[in-house]
Amino acid sequence: MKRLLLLLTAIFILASCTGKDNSDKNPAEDKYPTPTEQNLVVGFSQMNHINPWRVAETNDLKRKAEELGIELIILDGESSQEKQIEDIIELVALGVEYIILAPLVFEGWDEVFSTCRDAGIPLIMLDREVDGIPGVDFLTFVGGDFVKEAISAAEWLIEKTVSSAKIIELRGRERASCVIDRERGFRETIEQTEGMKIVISEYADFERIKGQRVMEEIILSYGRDFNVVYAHNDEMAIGAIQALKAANIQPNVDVIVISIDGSKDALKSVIAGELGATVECTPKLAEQVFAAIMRNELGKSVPPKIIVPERLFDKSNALEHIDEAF
Ligand code: GYE
Repeated sequence: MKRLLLLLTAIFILASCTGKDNSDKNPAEDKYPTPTEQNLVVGFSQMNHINPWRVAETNDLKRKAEELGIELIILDGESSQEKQIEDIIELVALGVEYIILAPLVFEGWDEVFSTCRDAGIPLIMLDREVDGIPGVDFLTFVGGDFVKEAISAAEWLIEKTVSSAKIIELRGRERASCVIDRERGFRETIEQTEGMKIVISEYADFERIKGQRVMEEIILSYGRDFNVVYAHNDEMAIGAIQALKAANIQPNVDVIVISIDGSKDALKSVIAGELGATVECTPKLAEQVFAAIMRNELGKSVPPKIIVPERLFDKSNALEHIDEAF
């Protein structure tokens, strides 16, 4: 039923695009149409909405699309690559003019590349990378540099832990590009410092509740012989902090916790003296996404990768940036 409604909505949107009258427009403007004038319809396949980061990303795209007068059709992949592939096929069938894909995992998107290519629909990869060639298999990738984020986290940690560090790593989700990169950048950096080692590494799917449960299990089965938690995102770190406190392990005193994203809750935790630091990975990517679409509409070249700058927040600057956090 939901699908049928969506289809009808899209047919209505598309029908209303075709009857557009541009006769009173200056021809020079027609040569360089803005997306508003074109009444673009853009499809977005979001992998899920299980954490505040995902919700913030979708809302940012909605906000910007609305501002530009672009119709955005959002489909939720329910944490399934198969569902995301079906969603893309559906978006193509609906006749959208661009597709934005926030891909759950790194591999297995060949069918999406060829479907979009055959339909002549430019594809934009959002926030996670895939094993295709940017600029060839898809128009561009927009997001952060995950290796760099992990290096910043590791460097901050090396500075804080003067002696040895026994690290628990809470990884995000299996086969996701940001997880692969956040593992790699972190390991390559700590390996250069003697006395820093990862003692346990577990998946907690980027979720707060799972971060908490996994941390509880680790404390039960492994014990307390660790002094650092490195979480691939803030939500898992916040969950882990709850588990630490419940076990009478004091964050920031007994165990240093560091994570990635820079959410409002994480900055609050830094200010409260619990989370040590968080490396920014912003979900607010709409400006860059729609700027790329705009450039493409104007026939200008679009760089194959659009990497957004990211900062680190700890107690020296968290308060200053809390209002801009998501
Ligand atoms: O860090 C996490 C989200 O893909 C970069 O996914 C993104 C990550 C982000 O669920 O919180």
